[in-house]
Amino acid sequence: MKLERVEIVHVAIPLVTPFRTSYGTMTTKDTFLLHVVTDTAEGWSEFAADPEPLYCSEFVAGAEIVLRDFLLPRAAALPVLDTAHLAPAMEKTKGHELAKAALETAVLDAELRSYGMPLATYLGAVRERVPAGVSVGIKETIGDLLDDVEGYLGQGYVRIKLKIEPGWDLEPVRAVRERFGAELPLQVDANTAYTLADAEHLRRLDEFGLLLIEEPLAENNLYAHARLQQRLATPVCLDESLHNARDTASAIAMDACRVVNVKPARVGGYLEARRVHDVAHAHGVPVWCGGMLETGIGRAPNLALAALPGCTLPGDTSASSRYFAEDITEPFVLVDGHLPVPRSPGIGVAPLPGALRRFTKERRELYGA
Ligand code: OSB
Ligand code: MG
Repeated sequence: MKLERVEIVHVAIPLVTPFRTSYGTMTTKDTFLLHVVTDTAEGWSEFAADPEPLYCSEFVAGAEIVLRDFLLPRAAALPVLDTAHLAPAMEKTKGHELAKAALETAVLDAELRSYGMPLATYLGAVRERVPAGVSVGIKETIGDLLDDVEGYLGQGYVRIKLKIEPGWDLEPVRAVRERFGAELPLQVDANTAYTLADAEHLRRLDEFGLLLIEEPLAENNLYAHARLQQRLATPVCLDESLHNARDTASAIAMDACRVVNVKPARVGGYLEARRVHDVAHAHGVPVWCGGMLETGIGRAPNLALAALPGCTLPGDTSASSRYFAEDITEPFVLVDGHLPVPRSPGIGVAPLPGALRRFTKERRELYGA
């Protein structure tokens, strides 16, 4: 393929309910889609981060510059544009995994469409549908939380994840356990809100039989997570701290995590995500696919990844309706607690023209035209 045109489409889509985590509250999915046009096919992707660098160091406006000034000129200079050549060309630019993932995914979508292969097939998916978990934000009251969890369980979600922070941890977990029972698959995500000094406090979570505690301590501090894991029965799962397969191998070797959250965006794309999965799976460490409140454009390829053999825990791959009254693609609908793995070529979906038009704030040509 040869790169002809790249368009950036900034979109803003209201969330059905505000999503509060230990680092902030989101009310809108405010990001951009990337539309890559080559001489043989077109591809789409979604940038996973937010306008502010609160979850990770990348952010919407910064990623546009990285793409425009560093990644796209290198992609355009390739005699042959495909993901095999794109990855080494992007490697010269340090960091910026989420921006790289956006470009690689759009190119991969085009590439796979050009030969009619679904992403799930390309990655080696072994499932046609994947169980759906749901991530539940921090609420004003325990009563609000219990109502939300009850609603999600009523819809069929098979696993609940509670966002926690100091002051909102033992009580909500206890309340959910008391109300919905010991059998409910339940886990928590602190998004780096604690320190090792909280180890004794976090150990009190052990009595609730959680599947895992996600990213309790500072990002990239594998040593501290390993120290914490020694003191907890609850498996530590890393999210923010794992940027590639090498980090993942180190974390597993150090016993800094016993479960792996793989987010393709956070590790630079689906090719590296597959390697993260492989290294964890080879060590017998369970993997699950995380989420970033994606629209259908980001959700579709995540479902393909969630169908890999090592993804043995339900992911944060919820239905479109958990996030949006109206999605930008055909909505993903929960059936019997599962979502279908897309089976059309590439990522398997594209924006619906009407929805795209209504949600678009700005479009710019980043390359060509
Ligand atoms: O830490 O897993 C996280 C959403 C945005 C950014 C980070 C995280 C999350 C979630 C929700 O927990 C996952 C989802 O439903 O997409
Ligand atoms: Mg997380």
